[in-house]
Amino acid sequence: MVLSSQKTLEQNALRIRKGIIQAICSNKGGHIGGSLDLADVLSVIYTDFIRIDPQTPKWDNRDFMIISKGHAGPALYSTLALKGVIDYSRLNNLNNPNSLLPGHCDRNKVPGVDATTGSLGQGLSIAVGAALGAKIKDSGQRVFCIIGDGESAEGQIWEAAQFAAHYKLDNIIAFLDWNNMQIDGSVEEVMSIGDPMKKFEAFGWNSTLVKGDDVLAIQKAINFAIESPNKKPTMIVLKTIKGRGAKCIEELPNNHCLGFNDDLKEKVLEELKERAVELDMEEEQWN
Ligand SMILES: Cc1ncc(C[n+]2csc(CCOP(=O)(O)OP(=O)(O)O)c2C)c(N)n1
Ligand SMILES: [Mg+2]
Repeated sequence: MVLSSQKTLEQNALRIRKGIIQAICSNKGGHIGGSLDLADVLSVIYTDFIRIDPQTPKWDNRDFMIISKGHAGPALYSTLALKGVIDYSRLNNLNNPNSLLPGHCDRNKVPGVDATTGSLGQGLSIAVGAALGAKIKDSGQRVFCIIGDGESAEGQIWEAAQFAAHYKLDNIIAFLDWNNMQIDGSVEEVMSIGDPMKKFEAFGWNSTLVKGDDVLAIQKAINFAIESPNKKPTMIVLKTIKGRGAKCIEELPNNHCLGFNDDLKEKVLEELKERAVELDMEEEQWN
């Protein structure tokens, strides 16, 4: 398998961040923090690993992506636009009445979205069902799934974890976005998740901790899961910073869901533009 360079992965992560801002600004606000912090992992998955056909989003043998923390819809939509599954113009209509782009992931409205999510706790169950189906069909399909740390307070996450280990679903590669933030406070104070690596290991999973914006470390962890299957599902715990990629968002005490005025939009785009210069992407449009 040929894997991409750090620069390519970081460039795509920046493009994903820009699309997130485009979508959220079209709605004058939205779930910014938990969308931005997924840009790096989505870049790695969609640049190097997931097998999809952008022209045929419902291709029977595709790999699945389940964003269980469904409020991060803008991050998935932006990634789908980058891959050419949906048109970039669709990002201009996030969550508008009758919009074809609801704020939360919606499989009935958006091509390339494999599960409708937003009611937290359910996505990992959908992922294990899809993974078991792929095993029964012997199709070789993989299932990627991203859950939140606040979301992990839901008991259903742990039922799904147990199920995946029982059925030896080593075709699941899941990620826990460990940003230690919930909707209205830190995970530590609202509902501590303790040591998530130890927990998933105790549930019969492989588990590893990776810095959430270290694209090469994420790439290595996914590649290892694929190249060294051991009849166990894999949970890659991402140590993330909610709002990653825009300091003016990261530094807010709570960036879960923000209103966006032109001022804030300009500040964020300015930061993305600075990063674009570092990554030799200044010829692309950044406003
Ligand atoms: C079952 C359910 N309970 C409550 C909510 C309300 N809610 C939306 S987002 C959120 C916080 C999620 O935190 P986390 O999973 O850590 O997401 P992230 O920090 O990545 O945004 C909550 C409680 C919901 N969507 N579904
Ligand atoms: Mg969180």
